[in-house]
Amino acid sequence: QWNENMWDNRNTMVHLFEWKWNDIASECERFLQHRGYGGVQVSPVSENAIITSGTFRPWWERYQPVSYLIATRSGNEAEFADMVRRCNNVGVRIYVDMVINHMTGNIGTVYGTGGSVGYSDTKYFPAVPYDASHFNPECSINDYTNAYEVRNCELVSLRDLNQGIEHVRERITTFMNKLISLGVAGFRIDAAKHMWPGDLENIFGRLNNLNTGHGFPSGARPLIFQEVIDLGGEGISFTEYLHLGRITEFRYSAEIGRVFRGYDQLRWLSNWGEGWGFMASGSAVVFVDNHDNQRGHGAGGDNILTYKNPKQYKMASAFMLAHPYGSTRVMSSFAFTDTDAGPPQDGNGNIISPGINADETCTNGWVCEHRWRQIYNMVGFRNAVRGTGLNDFWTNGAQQIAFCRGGSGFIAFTNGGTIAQNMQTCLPSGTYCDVISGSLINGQCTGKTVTVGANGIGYVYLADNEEDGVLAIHINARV
Ligand code: ARE
Ligand code: CA
Repeated sequence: QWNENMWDNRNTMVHLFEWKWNDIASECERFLQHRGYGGVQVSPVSENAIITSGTFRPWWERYQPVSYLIATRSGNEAEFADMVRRCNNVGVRIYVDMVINHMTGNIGTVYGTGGSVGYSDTKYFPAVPYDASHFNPECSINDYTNAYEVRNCELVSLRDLNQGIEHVRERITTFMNKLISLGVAGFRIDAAKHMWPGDLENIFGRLNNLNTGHGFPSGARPLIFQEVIDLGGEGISFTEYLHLGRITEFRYSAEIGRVFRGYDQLRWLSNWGEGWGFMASGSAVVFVDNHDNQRGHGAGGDNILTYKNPKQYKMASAFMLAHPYGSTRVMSSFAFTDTDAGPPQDGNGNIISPGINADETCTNGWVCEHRWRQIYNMVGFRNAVRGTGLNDFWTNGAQQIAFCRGGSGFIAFTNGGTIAQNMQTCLPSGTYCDVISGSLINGQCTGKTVTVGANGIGYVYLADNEEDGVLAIHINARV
């Protein structure tokens, strides 16, 4: 349940937030496989409440299930199944965001994206079916130091399922096993902190092995990564969930933002990872931002870096992808100012597909960070250095650092001042293409190059005012 189940030469997932299944299938084939992405986290697949009061069709309506039919604005069951098949065929795995802590908010009679109806006031969701007996008694979560309240009361008035009841466990596991049969490789568990570890253990224990018909080895377990926000000081600790699978490490997101915003010196990154108090690397899913904290929901506050701070965001992303700690997830957003606003959509609420520019970036309101050169080339870097440790950490004692990944990769950062000196790159002699300022295309480097001598030393130039404060070279980008 800790293994990402990716192809051997890949190790990063991208969250294609609110993308349609047909578009993700195309993206796997036309882009993700070629850039070395190993998987996609998709938005919730279960039928959700259509919300039109307040902001029309907010993104968060997908976190209010009405049934376990595969029917959302992203597409129907046939489209979902086709996406999983097509992505698996090109070595890109699919991870589903599972909303199993609750159903909809207390918002009266609700109509779902698959045509089902739900009665949230009486907690009757006939399309599952759930009735009032399957929910916890009504109370609100106010006190996060009270573990019982966090797990048995309603999170922002969302009708709270009782996962201790056999019928609830059976409905959830039947749904998850259906997704496994369709070829998914694992699950993000939404609001895991709001469920009892013992109940989750029962549910995860009933999941089938992955579908060998989709290329998974026999006996492979689904990846589980649980959304447990633990910045410390609350009644629930991430340690209660370690035996169940991976966990989203929110301290990582908060700290990496703080550092690259300049509130801390890069030199302190020398012991990044467990040395900073994070959970063990093999337990962590890490990210610079997620769909919540990029817009002020969830945890991390103002320190979180997003696409709105592109230089620092690319630097933090490059650091995350260059560093061996954790299982990495790249965020891919749609542009927003209103923090409730849903994805690009027409007047009827249909999601508008991203268009693709000649330079591979996206149009139609989609940011597509995963298509930024500095980010996808670092996904390639991470694949190239797979299996190596971190060595030869260098710092100027302030805002400049560099390090090697075995003999396979070298990266330098400046968050203040120009780097212009010989450095140990740990690479075999040769000329390497800096995959930040350019790309290696048909044997030609479109950006800066670094020439490395027989002793591994190369001259590194990275100016204070460059577009990106990073320089990265690796064994697969030799000119
Ligand atoms: C919406 C409206 C609410 C309304 C509700 C029901 O905004 O006003 O009451 O509907 O009608 C998302 C949105 C919510 C949205 C919800 C349902 O963020 O705004 O509510 O969808 O549509 C806590 C949880 C954590 C959760 C974050 C957001 O612990 O699990 O809050 N994150 C996940 C998802 C979200 C999603 C949900 C859960 C619900 O990633 O996208 O909500 O499915 C401290 C604590 C954290 C706490 C945090 C914020 O840091 O440590 O545990 O996170 O504060 O409260
Ligand atoms: Ca709960």
